[in-house]
Amino acid sequence: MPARTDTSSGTGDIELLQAPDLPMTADAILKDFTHYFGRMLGRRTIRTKSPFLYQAVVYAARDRLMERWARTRMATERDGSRRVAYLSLEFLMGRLLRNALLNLGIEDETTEALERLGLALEDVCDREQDAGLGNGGLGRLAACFLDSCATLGLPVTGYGIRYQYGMFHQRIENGHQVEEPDSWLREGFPWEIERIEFARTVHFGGRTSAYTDDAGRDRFAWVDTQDVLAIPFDVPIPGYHNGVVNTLRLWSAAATDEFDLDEFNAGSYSEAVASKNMAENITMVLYPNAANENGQELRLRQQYFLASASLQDLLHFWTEDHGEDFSSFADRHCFQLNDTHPAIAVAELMRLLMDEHGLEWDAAWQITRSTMAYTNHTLLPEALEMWPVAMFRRLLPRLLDIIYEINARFITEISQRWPGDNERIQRMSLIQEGSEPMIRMAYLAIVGSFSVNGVAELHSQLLTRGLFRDFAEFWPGKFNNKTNGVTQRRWLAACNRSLANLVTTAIGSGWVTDLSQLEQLRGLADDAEFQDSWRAVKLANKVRLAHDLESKTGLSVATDMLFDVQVKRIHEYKRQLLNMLHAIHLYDRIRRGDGDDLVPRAIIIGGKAAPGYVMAKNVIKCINNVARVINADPLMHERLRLIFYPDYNVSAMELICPAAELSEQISTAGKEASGTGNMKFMMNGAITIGTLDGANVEIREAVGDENFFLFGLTVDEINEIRGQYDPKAIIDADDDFGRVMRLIESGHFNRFEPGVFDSVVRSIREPADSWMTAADFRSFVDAQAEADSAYKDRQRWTRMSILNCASSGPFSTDRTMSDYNAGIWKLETIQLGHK
Ligand code: 26Q
Repeated sequence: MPARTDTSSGTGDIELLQAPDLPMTADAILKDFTHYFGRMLGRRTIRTKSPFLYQAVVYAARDRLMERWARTRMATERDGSRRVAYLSLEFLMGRLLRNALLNLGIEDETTEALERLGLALEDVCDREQDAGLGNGGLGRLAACFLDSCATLGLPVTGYGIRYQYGMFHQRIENGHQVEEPDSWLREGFPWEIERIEFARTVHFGGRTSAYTDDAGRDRFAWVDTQDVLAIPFDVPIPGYHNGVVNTLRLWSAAATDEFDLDEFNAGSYSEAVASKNMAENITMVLYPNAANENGQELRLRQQYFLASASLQDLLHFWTEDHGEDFSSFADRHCFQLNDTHPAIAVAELMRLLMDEHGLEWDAAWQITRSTMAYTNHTLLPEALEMWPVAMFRRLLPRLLDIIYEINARFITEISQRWPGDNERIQRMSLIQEGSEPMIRMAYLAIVGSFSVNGVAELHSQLLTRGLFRDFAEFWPGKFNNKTNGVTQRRWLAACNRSLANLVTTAIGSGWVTDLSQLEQLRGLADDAEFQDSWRAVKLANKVRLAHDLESKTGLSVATDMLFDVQVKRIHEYKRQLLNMLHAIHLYDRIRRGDGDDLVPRAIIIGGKAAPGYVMAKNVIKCINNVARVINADPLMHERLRLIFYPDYNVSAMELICPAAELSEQISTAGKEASGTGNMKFMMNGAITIGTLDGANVEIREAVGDENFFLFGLTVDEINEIRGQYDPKAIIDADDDFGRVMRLIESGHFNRFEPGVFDSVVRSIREPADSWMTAADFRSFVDAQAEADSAYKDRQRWTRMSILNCASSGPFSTDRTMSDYNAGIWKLETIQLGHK
């Protein structure tokens, strides 16, 4: 292969001469597949279940990404244009193959290549393990963002952690959740490229030491540290049909040579090798979010490890081109913080600029404050991250110094604006005083950022009125909203190809990159023929899900049932319990002979509970117990099913959302920041039954009141009632509710398991129940009855379904990313030289 100096980059680096692009034909794909399967992987026999088939297909696709990836990098590096680093502890990517083929435009060609070998692309895609590097909404949002940024041609790099173990797998044993490790890397992850040449060193421990530099200035150094190596693994993120390939850079921890050597010199070879674990532990496992499990030291190590490695990475590339001149650094960079998890980046950027690059405080602070932007994802005060000052002092002493200094200067600012208002200072201080002083990470993020956004209109409003009120008063211009979305490439085009084809036949394929075009479906909502096709697609998707359910649970589901679905993390505020109470109510009605006109229903509930969240685990157990009784009762057969979907994850949702008819979005108003499952369901033609919470509010506005089943108290009503909330009185006054509670309390669902329902019953009956489940029971049951009667009218239901899909345009992450870009990032789109 000839090589030459690439004159355009001006770096003098020798670059391989670009070969002509690989052909995108079935022939060429088959040839490459054969090469990888036989020569590189050294396999001979084609067996459908083999992981090597899948791997060889990935390598053939990856080759076609490589040239585009290199061109994208060149285009963004060459003109030194502005770029964004999206810092996130989670990227819930799921499977990558189907989307890579779709975005490259070689789905059909790959299908054909595999067919020649007697293989189905579907089966090959199913062999891929989910990259489950996230808990739920926040992590999946980051993944959807990457797809949209690449498609819009926005120079955005994702920075995250390459956890060896992702989100745990859930097994249900006698109704209980059992966690199993997710060793997703065991068979290799063929998408990643290890880039050892960009490894960085991250420090921990040690102490701060002051010194005077050659120029006579007071400086600080962080000394006697324990160091860990951060090794980046890059994953390509292709845009849709546009030649752009962005990067997800995932850091993996490894022991440094010195780390080993210190021990080695002390004469303990074995300890030296063993000590590698300490370092490598940092990226061993994803933390499942447990509201009550804050303060784990390893989690703080992960956060700092990501922040430091990523910022060093960007500063390194900067100094390569600009030396120590940072005057235009802020014009060229923006760091988007995905919640407070990477918020330590505020202090770390200060440290790097001052201690490593010699900037003065004011210059460093100016840069920090004009490059950091923070997205908040929660309204629950108990979920706001805080770290013990003592832990910080031990683990990150130099960063604690800097945080104290930021706080001192910030408090000076507050007291200039509100002289003598000590209460306000206490409220706003980055340090929460008390017997165990804590650092408030959200406040650090707000003070250090130029933009703070919520993730749905209601959420952003509630933030500035509640949690962040003082800050919004101080800096009103900082706060803004960016309503979440989902990528229609994964959540419609790839996961529901039959609906995608129907839509494309009707209105063309423009919706794939401009979801607002779905509006054109409105005109077809009452078209009898279109309605028939629409129903046929939904039915086929229900059949597919029914098969999956049967294989996973052994339960059969009739596909003429209303598929009523709630899948999401199990959390009290999401009120899976309310859904369970409704299931018991329907069961009770059928048993008492009052169910003859009920629409047959399959209630499907899925989701994982954080391993340390006892109440959430109890909820799973209770749902499974109720399900067992309902599903075993011959009277319920063909009329009511309750199914717990085990091990819910991204790939499961790809099967579930195309089949769903009723989407349960039933959180206590004011608790769900946005929700994104609600958007996936809507896009696939499910109708929402929901409270006025998170993005439900905007969904209902978009689709119209008559196409949404609304119930429940509003945020204001909840706040008003809270003091006088009396669940016992509500239960006693409602015959249906009373019967449901008596069924539970009589032990009907736990004959030989005494006590299983106790904590759950207590929480519903508790006047201090934050989630006010009982308060919304009646209106929920009534809204369900409305859904029931709407479903009986086939045409009406189908019309509602089409209109939901037609109105989902605003909930594309393409729109979300354009909003981030217009309001926060101000990026120019990537200009590829050719193609
Ligand atoms: C915190 C401390 C220690 C360990 C883990 C965590 C942790 C991890 C993940 C805390 C929270 C999360 C995830 C939060 C999340 O997914 N929030 C959801 O974000 C979505 C995207 O904005 C919203 O749609 C949801 O409403 C919100 O609940």
